[in-house]
Amino acid sequence: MKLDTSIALMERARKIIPAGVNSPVRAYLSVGGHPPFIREAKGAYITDVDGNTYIDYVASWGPMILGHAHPRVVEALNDATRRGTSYGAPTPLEVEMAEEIVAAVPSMDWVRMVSSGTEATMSALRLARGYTGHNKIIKFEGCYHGHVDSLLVKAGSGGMTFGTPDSAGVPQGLARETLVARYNDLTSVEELFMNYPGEIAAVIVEPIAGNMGMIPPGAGFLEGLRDMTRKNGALLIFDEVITGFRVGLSGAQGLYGIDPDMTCLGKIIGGGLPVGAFGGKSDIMKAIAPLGPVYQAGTLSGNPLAVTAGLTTLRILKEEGVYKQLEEKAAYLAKGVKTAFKDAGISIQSHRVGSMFCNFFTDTPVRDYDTAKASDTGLFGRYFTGMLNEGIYMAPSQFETGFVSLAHTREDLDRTIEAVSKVLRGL
Ligand code: HOZ
Repeated sequence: MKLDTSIALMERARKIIPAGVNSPVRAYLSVGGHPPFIREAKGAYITDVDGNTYIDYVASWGPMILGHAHPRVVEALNDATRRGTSYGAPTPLEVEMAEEIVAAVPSMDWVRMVSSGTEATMSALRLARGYTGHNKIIKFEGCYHGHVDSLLVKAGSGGMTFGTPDSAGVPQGLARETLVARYNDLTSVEELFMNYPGEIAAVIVEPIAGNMGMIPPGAGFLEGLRDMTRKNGALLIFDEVITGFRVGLSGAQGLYGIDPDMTCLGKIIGGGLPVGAFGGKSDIMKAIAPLGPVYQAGTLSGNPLAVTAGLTTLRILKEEGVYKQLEEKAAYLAKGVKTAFKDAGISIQSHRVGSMFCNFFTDTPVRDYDTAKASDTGLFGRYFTGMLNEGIYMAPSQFETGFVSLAHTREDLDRTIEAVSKVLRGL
């Protein structure tokens, strides 16, 4: 595969951008090789500056559930752009967006828009602390909630990929307020509540972990968190930045029937533009400025373009049969890929919830950070490179999630399965 233009761009970029990228995992340091620089994307395909076209399972790390440049989203954006790109004032679109979100996600009485998932989790934490009057929060090893100071402790995603789960630059005083439990292990949470009675503001969790690879919650885990937080006067915050509108209209909470106090959203609700949102029970949300004492604000919050793209996306997702289609496509792909690995005699742990998937290169079941870390990342790297050379664009790390979009056709999925078989034969 010719990547000359991408390589030249990377050389230029490295002189002025750290590692040449604006987000660490994009540098391909853990898988080796050169990241293709992208020129354009359409439907299920993404094309680099050298003219190579790939079948895309990164989906911009989740938002592009409809596929890239969906005609209705593009048309809506074109119209919106002509009316101006930012007003810094309330708009009717924001009201419609909030109405769509609260209608789809029953635990959210009220919602506020921000500009990224990181902003959403950061604001939700401050609100939880302001509302409860407690400082400590519990997060889970390997869960990633954006690059918020308090949450870059034992973090997944790039932190896990590069072996820096605890970031430098986070004041120790702040890190001390973050207690870390094991995902899918209620006893580890119970112990923290016992050791810090009356001090814990909230438990924040990805209800389906998506940043240490993809790990579904075990039976009773989310229910246990709900009971324990209620019993101990702490809030339960679901970080549904990845899962919101991905595994169903009401996210993972709808899928598993849990009623969290607060929810963080992002990715899909921006339809590919920068958006986040946090919301929850109205008595909690009333503590946000200007109604209450917890301050939060943003120049581009509720930006008309981002809300337009998100709103159009949500309206398409509400149409009949959309999630059924996603389920069928992802199930077909997962089955084919699993068979290809089995035929090649390579053990993997194949995880899938709806259109989210991950194949861990290990023969032991994966249920938390430690078991995910047992994966053979060297083998994953070789597989990744082989797939890229076959025109399949996947996340360049074992510890991320793959996404199927509505734009993937049966032919795309078959081509992907064939590529898997071919690459595995060469490993
Ligand atoms: N850590 C992000 C996904 N879990 C990656 C975002 C990006 O590189 O765009």
